[in-house]
Amino acid sequence: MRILSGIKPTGQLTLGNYLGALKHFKDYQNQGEVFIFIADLHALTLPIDSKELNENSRDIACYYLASGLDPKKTTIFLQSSVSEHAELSAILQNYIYMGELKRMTQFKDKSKKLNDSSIGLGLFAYPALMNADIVLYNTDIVPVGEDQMQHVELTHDLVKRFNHRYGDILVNPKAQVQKVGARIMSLSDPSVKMSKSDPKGDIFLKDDEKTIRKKIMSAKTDSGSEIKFDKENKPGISNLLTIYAATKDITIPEAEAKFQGYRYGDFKKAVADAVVEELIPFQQRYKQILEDKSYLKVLKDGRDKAKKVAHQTLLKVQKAVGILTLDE
Ligand code: AQP
Repeated sequence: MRILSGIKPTGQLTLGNYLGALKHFKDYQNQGEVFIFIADLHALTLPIDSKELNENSRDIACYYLASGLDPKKTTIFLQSSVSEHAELSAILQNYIYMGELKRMTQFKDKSKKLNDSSIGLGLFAYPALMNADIVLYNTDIVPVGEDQMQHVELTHDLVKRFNHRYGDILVNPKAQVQKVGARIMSLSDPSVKMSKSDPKGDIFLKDDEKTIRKKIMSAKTDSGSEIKFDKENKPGISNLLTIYAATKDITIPEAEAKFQGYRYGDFKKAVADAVVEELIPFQQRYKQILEDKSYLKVLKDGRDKAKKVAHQTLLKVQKAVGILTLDE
């Protein structure tokens, strides 16, 4: 079984990225062959400073290793270092329709925040590149947060369409969403997602203990005093319960039971303790990896391993569509 996922270096990673994706990648290592990449080409689809892109990419490599990914078991690589991603995307984009891309909620959300004259073509075509990322590795499982589901569904349609025309060439992937933590919301406005490129009430993986505690203690809560999961009427408390449950690897009902009778202030303190206990050792591992630069060799080895697999798929697709290929 092949498993593939990635994170875009569009900003500093948040607790949402950690609980919805990063924390769980290592669990897949004993279930199959895992490919985890830094989606740097995707990061260019939004305006980004070059120094920031560079540093964010390096940070994600360190975070992958700090999260427990073992480069002997998992292929960790930079998307841009495997040129087959861009090459396959150039072919596959001809089998995805404008109408489909216009329906993508991420495109609608992200383009709303930009001027019409500054929306790059890459933002619109983003799912074409993401489809290429997935099918290049004959991926069976794509672990994602809720907001990426629609893009994986588009990959299904593309694979069906392509295989219908050319035979059994591409593998149809399945999205896998975390049971708890698939959508962590902003602490200051729990009606919006915690997001790295548009930070609002975010906890960043780089925040120090004092900042984490301060942010959680001042998180927006709801009227009433009960600690109860009710997204509609108690979005703030529900979000904090989700953060606690996802951090501690327990279910929401288990978290609710634990905090029965707690006051908001004591509950928030327990959530802050849990997040601090999880993030501080993680930050120490990150710092060590950043200093010893071990991530550089990991990325080079990962590139070589990923390229071998990706090239085979690209060749298969090129032949299927009729491109005159010069090597076997
Ligand atoms: N708030 C969130 N809660 C749970 N999971 C989340 N993810 C993102 N935000 C949350 C998951 O993290 C993975 C990496 O995401 P990505 O970098 O590919 O882009 P994204 O989904 O668009 O995440 P962001 O932080 O909102 O980035 P920007 O601001 O650049 O768009 C994915 O599995 C995602 O679902």
